[in-house]
Amino acid sequence: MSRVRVASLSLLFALSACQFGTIDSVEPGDDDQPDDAGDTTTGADGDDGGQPGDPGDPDEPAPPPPPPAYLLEVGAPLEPIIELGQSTQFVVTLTSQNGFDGGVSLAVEGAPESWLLSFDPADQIVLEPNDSVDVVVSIDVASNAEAADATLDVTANSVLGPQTGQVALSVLNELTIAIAANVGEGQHNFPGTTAVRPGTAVKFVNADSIEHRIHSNRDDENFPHQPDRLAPGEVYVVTPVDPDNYNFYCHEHEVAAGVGRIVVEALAEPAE
Ligand SMILES: [Cu+2]
Repeated sequence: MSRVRVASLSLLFALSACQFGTIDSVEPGDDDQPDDAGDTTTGADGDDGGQPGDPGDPDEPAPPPPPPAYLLEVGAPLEPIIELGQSTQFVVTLTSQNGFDGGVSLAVEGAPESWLLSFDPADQIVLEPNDSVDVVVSIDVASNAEAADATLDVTANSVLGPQTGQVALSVLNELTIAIAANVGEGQHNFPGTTAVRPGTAVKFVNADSIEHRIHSNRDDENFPHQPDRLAPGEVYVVTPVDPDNYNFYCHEHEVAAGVGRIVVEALAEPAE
């Protein structure tokens, strides 16, 4: 009997200790507890113990989520320096942050009006939450457009306001007409008609492995008949300025190999 009674008392004591332990554990942040080491430490730091996420401050409001935003990144041009009659492009990346969604419109300013700009897929896009969209901006420069060193200002606009970036681009005041590799005595494939502004340097490049020679029908000081043969790899540069047409062909392989024409005429500016 006495053994049973001792065992019962032990069990009762164990249950009581367990209950006290449970009561202690539900109040870990009780400031009245003298053995609350964490509270003593924060007090020494001069902190009021109200740090976000502190389990001792259940009434502390959660910090507000970061506000929606979007980013604009402007990539480097595929070709930062081009000639007249060529094209280049750069990529604009729009990125939603913190759940932003909505329309974003793109604008590129600072290019001469004679340069043709286009946007793929479009200059107006819709950003989905936390998504990213690449817009390819293509710049096509006609042979008789304006040559310039330009710094283009790229602006994105949404309900959150503008984001800006820049890209630098040069269009040289020159244009290349190539005699292609392996042309030989066959068709030279000169462009039919090429319009240039007065003073643009027209470069005839011999990319073939045999000699050619540029014949000029006008033979004036700005576009003379080529006095010597054009060796493989060499360049013959003329600068037509007269508004009349210049016809040319290969003196060595004659008219049958193809005739080209240069018209001196600036590209008309787009109407306002
Ligand atoms: Cu030739």
